[in-house]
Amino acid sequence: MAKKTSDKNNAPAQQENDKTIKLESFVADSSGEFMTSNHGLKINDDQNSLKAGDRGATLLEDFILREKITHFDHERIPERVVHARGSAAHGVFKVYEDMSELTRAAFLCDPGVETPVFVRFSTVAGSRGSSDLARDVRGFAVKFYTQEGNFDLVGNNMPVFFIQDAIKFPDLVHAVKPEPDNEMPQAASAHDTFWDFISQLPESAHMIMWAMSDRALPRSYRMMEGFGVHTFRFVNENGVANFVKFHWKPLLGVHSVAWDEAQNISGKDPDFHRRDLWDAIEAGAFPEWELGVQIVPEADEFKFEFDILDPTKLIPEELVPVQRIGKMTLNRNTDNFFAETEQVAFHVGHVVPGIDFTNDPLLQGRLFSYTDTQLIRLGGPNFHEIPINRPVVPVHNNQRDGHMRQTINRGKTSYGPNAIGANDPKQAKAAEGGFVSYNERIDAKKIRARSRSFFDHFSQARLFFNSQSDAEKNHIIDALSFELGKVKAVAIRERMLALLNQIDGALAAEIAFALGIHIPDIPLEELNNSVPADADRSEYASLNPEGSLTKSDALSMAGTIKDTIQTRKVAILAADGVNEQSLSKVKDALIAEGAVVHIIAPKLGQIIAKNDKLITPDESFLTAASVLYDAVYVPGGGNSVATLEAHADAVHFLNEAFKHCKAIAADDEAIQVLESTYFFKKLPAEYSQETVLREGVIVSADVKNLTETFIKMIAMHRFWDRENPRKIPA
Ligand code: HDD
Repeated sequence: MAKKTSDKNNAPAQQENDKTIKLESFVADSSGEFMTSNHGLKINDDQNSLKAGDRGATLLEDFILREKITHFDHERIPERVVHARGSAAHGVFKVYEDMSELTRAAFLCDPGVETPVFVRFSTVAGSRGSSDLARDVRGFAVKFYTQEGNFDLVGNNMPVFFIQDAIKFPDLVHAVKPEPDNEMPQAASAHDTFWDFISQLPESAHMIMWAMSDRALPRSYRMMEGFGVHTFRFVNENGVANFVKFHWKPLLGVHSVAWDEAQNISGKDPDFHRRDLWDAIEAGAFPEWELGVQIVPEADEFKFEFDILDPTKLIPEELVPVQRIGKMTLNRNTDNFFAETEQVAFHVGHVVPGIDFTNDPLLQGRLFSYTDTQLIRLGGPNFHEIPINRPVVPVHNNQRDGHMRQTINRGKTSYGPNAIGANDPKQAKAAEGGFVSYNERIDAKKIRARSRSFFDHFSQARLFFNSQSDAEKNHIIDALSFELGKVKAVAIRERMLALLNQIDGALAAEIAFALGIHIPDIPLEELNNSVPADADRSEYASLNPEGSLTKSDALSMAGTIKDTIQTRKVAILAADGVNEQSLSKVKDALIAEGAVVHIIAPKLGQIIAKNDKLITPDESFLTAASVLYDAVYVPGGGNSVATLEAHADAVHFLNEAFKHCKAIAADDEAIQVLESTYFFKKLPAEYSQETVLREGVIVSADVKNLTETFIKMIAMHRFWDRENPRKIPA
């Protein structure tokens, strides 16, 4: 079988694995083939329908026309009710060390085993065609095709969730989706119904802080953390269980974009994240994450200030460190979006022996929802036979028939026990790999209730806020001021302020100021309106203890990896007369560090450099935009500099890059271009060969020094301090 290779930049081959080899047998490639009907008949005329005379009515007899149109009419399937907008890729996972002390999951016990994976990233609220850059949670769903069946880790890029019980999920989704009377706004939580719901539901406080933070605006899917959210169980060969929380840690660090930038990207390239993932894999810059686990012995279940079954709580890494146990690499793009990305069906209930559930009431409800939703979305009970969903191991059971059944089951028996078929397929003993549910003791009354241990709704929201850097805190305040500013009903804004006031008085005060209203005095006991009809409200009152941990560094992105410029996109602005030597030196140095460099010029075609060399720009100012790049460099060269200085789009490009706190470099010769920007400040008297004008901006006559400093600056990702004082140039 042919290895799928990447044709760009001599990038490494996109490797095959067990799953991709199995998928090959379903792949159709029409190169060099005749066109046929769906039933194999060769088509002679695909341009004209069958008519009575050349101007005549089309004949019902035209089975070719009917087949083609009918298929077209049925091309669409319902989009996912949530996470409709997504992008996916193939890859592999390998564990670093044998984890059999903790789990019997075979793919985690043998560092020699490479497990194929398929990963789908998504936004939550928007429709299939919505922008990637909505302020939203991101889905991070991983399907491991293990030798013991599929294990799906269906997580998000935030470690907690809005609600504690699955019964509230339809309410949450109805509230956040576009409003039902006018289907507005698309892919946005900034509207009345969402905040109306949230303002009645203090259990959402912690997740709201995450959703309003920079985590909701990732720079790339490749630069996001992932979390399994719930506490799961690892169970070893001896039946000994430990609680486990799953994490994905991206090797490129965790990075975000600015809100203004996100809104601009949504216009300039709504496929920004999809393109970024696709391009990186095509270029052989395979995205990588380490799988992390936090392990809590069963005996420690009650040792925390929060309930580990409560999905609105995380386990701070200071209390239980994350052990990195393996690495996932995404190394192959899909062949067909619909067949793979759209038809993939994840389910938290797809587990393998050694991984088990807990009684987290959100997880318990999810265990029902995922199969159920595929029945409507994929049209019937045989969605597991769709190529992307098939495990790499054989499937044998007595389930039969149904819409679109592919398997031809041989034999007379489709029941068990049976004697006619020698009782096959047979059940597997635990020792033979049979799944045995963890033997958890449950001794309880049947009751609809919420445990008191779930009622501290604010201390971790506060922990999150307190753990943010100043810039991150400002972004949260701005996000909440924006979102609540879009809310029309003042009563909703007020209730939200009362909730936020429980998290942090200064936070609430800043937002109250932005909204021009006062924080109402609603007592803590009255904040929770998610109360059963017959309940005594006081039983459902929120708690707000101080919490013994005041700060957790892992919750901030400030301390993330900042020592690489791998895959960062850098724009070089150039025009005729550009200094080719400095352009090429900087470009080559950036590429050597793994960056992606684009030359952007006033027009496409070719630039004639000062030394008469011809340079082909990648984009023009018309097709490119500052918000699509991480950094910008302006080389010297008299005519080029004069052209750029007078070119409004070039100046705008730099202004925007500055506004969005990106690294900017210019040759000394190109200083005039910077002088046309709003951010240029007169050079200090001590200006010599190289000068960092202000944080993240360097001008230098020495290309070598410029390049070294520029690379360090790009690795820093953003210079958020430049947001203050905030000027709006563009
Ligand atoms: Fe969910 C899809 C993640 C709670 C019901 N969910 C879906 C996807 C992700 C998550 C990543 C997209 C999978 C894909 O790419 O195809 N969901 C979560 C997380 C949750 C969560 C991390 C909380 C910890 N979800 C949740 C609850 C329910 C659902 C409580 C229902 C009771 N989720 C669904 C669903 C979806 C889904 C309706 C829509 C499409 C699909 O399943 O396949 O069943």
